[in-house]
Amino acid sequence: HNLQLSYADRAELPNVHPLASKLLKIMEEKQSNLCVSADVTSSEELLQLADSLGPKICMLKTHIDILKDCTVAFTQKLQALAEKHNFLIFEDRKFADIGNTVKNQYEGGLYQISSWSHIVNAHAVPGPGVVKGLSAVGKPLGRGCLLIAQMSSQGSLATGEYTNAVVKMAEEHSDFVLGFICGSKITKRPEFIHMTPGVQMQTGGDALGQQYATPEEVICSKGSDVIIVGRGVLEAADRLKAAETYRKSGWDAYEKRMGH
Ligand code: 5FU
Repeated sequence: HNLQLSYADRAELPNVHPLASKLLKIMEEKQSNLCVSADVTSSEELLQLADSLGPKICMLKTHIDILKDCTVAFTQKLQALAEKHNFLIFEDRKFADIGNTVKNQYEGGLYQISSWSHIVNAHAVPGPGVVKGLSAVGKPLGRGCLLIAQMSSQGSLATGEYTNAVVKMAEEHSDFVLGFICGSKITKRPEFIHMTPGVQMQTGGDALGQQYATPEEVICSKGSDVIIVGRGVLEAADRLKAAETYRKSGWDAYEKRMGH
């Protein structure tokens, strides 16, 4: 039964993507399935967050284009913090164009995302060319990609047959695609990582369509692997304490799912 395979077991699977394996090992070692979404607008604040919350997280998610002061020095410092605290960097860029364009967007421009982000994501709506374009840049660098199979927002069109088609696309490009953004477990293949945004301790949402589930629901009931938490941590009076609360809650839910 795949639900019973531990993160550590899955890291050793013969067909697992090297970065997925690395992530699963980090999760086991740090007892963390928490990805903090560092949605702040100052690079200094982002670095401070990464340094203080680093020990609690398996991954840090960025939106590089909301920073008002991004520099090459910043991305270098962020990479150094990822090394120091042993977490992966995930730029939530949501590429969604033809292969040739996303190739340029991934490698070049102001942000040169491929040079510092271990993982990026993409919408499958353009068809497999989007993955092929990203892979042409990312694969030689040992990078990986998540496909957006579902979204947490109200009224999302990524459902049903669309979600199934995304899973199929991932399976056909598993040398570069290592998992999904999704609300629940959508494939039985244990090599793939399921990552879920829209997580807070209280269910509900925001004024712009975001919808929240709890760590327990996401990991234990829905069978996802990683919780992505933004404002649940960022808006807390004590961010480190909040991150530890989410880490523990996500890990306890995993242990419960494993029957421990
Ligand atoms: F793909 C998705 C999605 O379906 N929902 C999301 O919320 C991505 N996100 C991101 O996760 C979103 O862009 C934010 O960066 C983050 C959620 O932030 P919150 O503050 O926890 O709501």
